[in-house]
Amino acid sequence: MTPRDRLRTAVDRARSGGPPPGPTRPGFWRSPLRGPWLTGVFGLTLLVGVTLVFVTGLLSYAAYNPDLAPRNDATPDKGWLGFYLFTWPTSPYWLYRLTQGVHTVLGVVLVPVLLAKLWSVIPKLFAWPPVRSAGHALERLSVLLLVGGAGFTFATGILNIQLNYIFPGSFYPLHFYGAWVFIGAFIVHVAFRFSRAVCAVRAGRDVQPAPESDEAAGLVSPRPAPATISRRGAVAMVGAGSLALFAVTAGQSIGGWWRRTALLAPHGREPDSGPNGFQINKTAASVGIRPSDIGPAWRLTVRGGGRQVVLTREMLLAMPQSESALPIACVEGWSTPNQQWSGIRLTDLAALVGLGTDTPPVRVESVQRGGAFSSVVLAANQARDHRSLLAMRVNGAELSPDHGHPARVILPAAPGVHNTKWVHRLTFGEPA
Ligand SMILES: Nc1nc2c(c(=O)[nH]1)N[C@H]1C(S)=C(S)[C@@H](COP(=O)(O)O)O[C@H]1N2
Ligand SMILES: [Mo]
Repeated sequence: MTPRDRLRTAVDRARSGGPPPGPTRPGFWRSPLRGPWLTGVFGLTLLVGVTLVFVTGLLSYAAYNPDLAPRNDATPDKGWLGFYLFTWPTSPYWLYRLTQGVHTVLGVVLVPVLLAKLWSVIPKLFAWPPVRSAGHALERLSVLLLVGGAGFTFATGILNIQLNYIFPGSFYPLHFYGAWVFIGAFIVHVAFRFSRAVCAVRAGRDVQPAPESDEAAGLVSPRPAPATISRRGAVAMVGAGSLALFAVTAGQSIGGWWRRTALLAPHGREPDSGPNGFQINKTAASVGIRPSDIGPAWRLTVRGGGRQVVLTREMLLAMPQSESALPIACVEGWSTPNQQWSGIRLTDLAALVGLGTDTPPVRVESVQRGGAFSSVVLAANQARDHRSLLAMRVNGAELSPDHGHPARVILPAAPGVHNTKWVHRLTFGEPA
């Protein structure tokens, strides 16, 4: 055929409404596994999984922005999308360790299911004609947002876990708005497909509707190739993939011995031994802390209620020391088991400037120059909790330079970013 003949054939075919050669032809996709049962099983699994990941993700934003302190707000233009923000509690002390561990581990574990679901519906993505009616156009647009939103949200999350903030653009707004696009399209999709998925799964894996029937929904191949694996086998394979991912990532959230199995997680390695032998993301050197910043010339300034007190390290160590057994739980999903911290209660520091037991919110500042984590505002409930410390020691030893020597904040139930290291200023009552 000459190119001109080929063009003519294509034009004729387009006129007669037939699909062009390739993936738009009904017989192109030949797996005998595709059908409403397989799609239904993956779809309902995602319905449960994605809902959990979304809710724990919202909780993570609520924890990061307690009381909406503008200083901490990573997504300032969110408007009414911030409806769920509330004062994050300080109990149980392992709360964020649990919610963020579930968020990140489940996010990774769902990847094989997501890919399998996409594989199972691929013939529909190439449906011909591409648009049949206005309603069909809307439906296809929602699928585009669904697939694009899922890909974007999962990719940004996984890059953040893997690369530790080395990311084009700020992670928080990208992941936040991406997730809303994804979940919006997800809700529309579930509304239209839920009952069909339930019926198909109830009908059982051996019930394959005729390709041209409504129930087949464009999934069943009219020209199936011989099977090389059963439908149940395909589901088991995807499940095994998820289980394998669980085994090589969950260790960084579970901690202890399990950290050794966290091969895929960059923070799975067992850190150095000794009292300061637990996870360090940012070393003192990596954020430009000079030895002179945290040496004998270091002072802590406490402000509030119109007063100011300046203290040396020795003066702080002479104050009553309190103990708290608390973990560090990072937004990236890794966490440490409880460490034994000792230092001065934030309420005791507030008392130094004459503030009573109704301790107000406090702005914490590090000697670190610049960087998103060099300063944070803690909510009143965090400042008031008796387990909240300006820690000077951990596990019986002085804090190491990388863990925030001479003093760092440690709080119950909070995301890791609130536990500011190399603290040199506390300002109580600012901003509300
Ligand atoms: N000054 C300062 N404090 C900081 C950070 C930082 O980069 N600078 N990182 C925070 C984050 S994101 C976490 S999870 C905890 C623990 O971080 P680390 O592993 O670097 O000690 O400390 C927090 N405190
Ligand atoms: Mo973190």
